[in-house]
Amino acid sequence: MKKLFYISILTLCLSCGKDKQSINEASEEFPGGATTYNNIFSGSFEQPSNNMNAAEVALHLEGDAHFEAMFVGSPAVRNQGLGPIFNHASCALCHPKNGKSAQPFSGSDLKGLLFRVSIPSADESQGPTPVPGLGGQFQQRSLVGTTAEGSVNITFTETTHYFADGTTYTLRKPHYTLTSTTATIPANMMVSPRIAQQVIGLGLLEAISEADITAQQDISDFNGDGISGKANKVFNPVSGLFELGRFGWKANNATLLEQTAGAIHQDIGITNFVFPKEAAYGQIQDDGMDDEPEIDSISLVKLAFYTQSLAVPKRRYFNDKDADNGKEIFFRIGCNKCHTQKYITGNTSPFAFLNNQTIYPYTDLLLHDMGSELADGRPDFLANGNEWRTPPLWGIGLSELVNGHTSLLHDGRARNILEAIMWHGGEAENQKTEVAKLSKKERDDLVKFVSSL
Ligand code: HEC
Ligand code: HEC
Ligand SMILES: [Ca+2]
Ligand SMILES: [Ca+2]
Ligand SMILES: [Ca+2]
Repeated sequence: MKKLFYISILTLCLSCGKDKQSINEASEEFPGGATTYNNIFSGSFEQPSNNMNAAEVALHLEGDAHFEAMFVGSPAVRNQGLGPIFNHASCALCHPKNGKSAQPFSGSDLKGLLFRVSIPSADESQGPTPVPGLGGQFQQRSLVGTTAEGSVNITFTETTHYFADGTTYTLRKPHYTLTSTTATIPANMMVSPRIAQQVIGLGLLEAISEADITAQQDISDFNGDGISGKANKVFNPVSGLFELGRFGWKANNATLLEQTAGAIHQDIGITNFVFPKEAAYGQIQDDGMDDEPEIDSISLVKLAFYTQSLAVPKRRYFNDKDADNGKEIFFRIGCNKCHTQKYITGNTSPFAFLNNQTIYPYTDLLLHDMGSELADGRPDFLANGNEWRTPPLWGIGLSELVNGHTSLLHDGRARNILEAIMWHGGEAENQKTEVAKLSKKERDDLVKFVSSL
């Protein structure tokens, strides 16, 4: 009798516990596995991975100094080599507190927005073809006494849309006009506006095994769900090989070292062992001299290590009833078909702290056609003019706290998470349509879940 009583209490507790425990695995609270940072405040994106040894932390801090460094024109005692043409004078000016850049309202202050440019070529898979006189990126700043490549004008058009319940929402589309002072802009120039991304957790994304990414491809959509992710294959100037692309809005960079070398070269104007010639090479702004690299290779590797070793903050609203309801909606309507929830990182990273981590980045790192409204019309290796890489969603809800804004998507056009969702089209048309059918409470719960990541 007594035994039976205990058993029934026990089953009662188990089922009541189950209700409360809901649908989350305990590990989901720590999206970056053992690297996860446990404190939530405005500096949450600036933390070293939690599981590094003292030597690694020291290296991280040295890299941090380069990330913050304001470069200046040569000659100077420190951080020289800025320009002659550039987009901004430091990594941190575009990636403030390692977060996303806000959307710029006018061309006079582009914040972390830059423009990739190219002209069409017969075989885009080899990579973008530079624009004569402008190269592959438009630099709107220059040192005193030299000429910037030109300027940008931004205008907006706003359109009104309806959720199924009759509630309206608006989407604001930016339009960009580039004017050059140093070159004649060819009529067939293709322009890709791109905003600075957050840089947390990237070492973990680099440590996902290639097979785990390519296995998610469904290029000819065999399972007929309208979604056909494709991996990018990009030229990596560090290895001299075509490799799986993971970084950038079109997965157009293979590794963080390559991304870092390209950023410091094109965005800031600093020559290095990967890109020894000035971004302005061949143009009137360049003195044509073959200088020593303006940053030494050890410093560049430390800077890359900084981007490889930034922690992801832990979840907010974890096991919250509304966020859990939003999670159910996210999976039910298939957001996870591109925003892949979970991986276990590989075991081949030279940095042991990145290996065998259970992570929750919510990205497949694949390219998807997102429809004509989001298209930039500019191919980037295997990415066509409609395709973008699924961005990771971890940390997304902290933008407001860290950066004081909620700009999203490749050029920052979305003003909040719900707008970002309603911009989805192309392969994600079905998911967007399902969101439009949700009630206000369900939309709020979905947004609460996404912002809890
Ligand atoms: C002018 C603004 C600007 C500056 C300066 C800048 N970045 Fe970026 N960063 C961007 C943009 C825009 C992207 C997206 C690029 C793309 O899609 O190809 C990006 C992407 C990245 C990424 C890839 C993020 C991801 O999720 O794939 C890393 C890493 C990065 N930057 C590091 C750096 C470092 C290191 C520096 C300093 C050397 C730097 N950036 C300087 C604007 C900037
Ligand atoms: C077909 C693949 C696909 C599906 C399905 C999909 N997404 Fe996305 N998502 C993307 C891509 C690609 C982007 C980037 C588009 C861009 O920047 O223009 C994106 C961007 C986002 C962003 C903005 C992220 C940032 O950092 O700017 C959010 C938020 C988001 N998706 C949430 C969702 C939600 C919620 C759903 C389900 C309703 C969903 N997505 C379904 C591929 C997808
Ligand atoms: Ca320089
Ligand atoms: Ca240029
Ligand atoms: Ca499919």
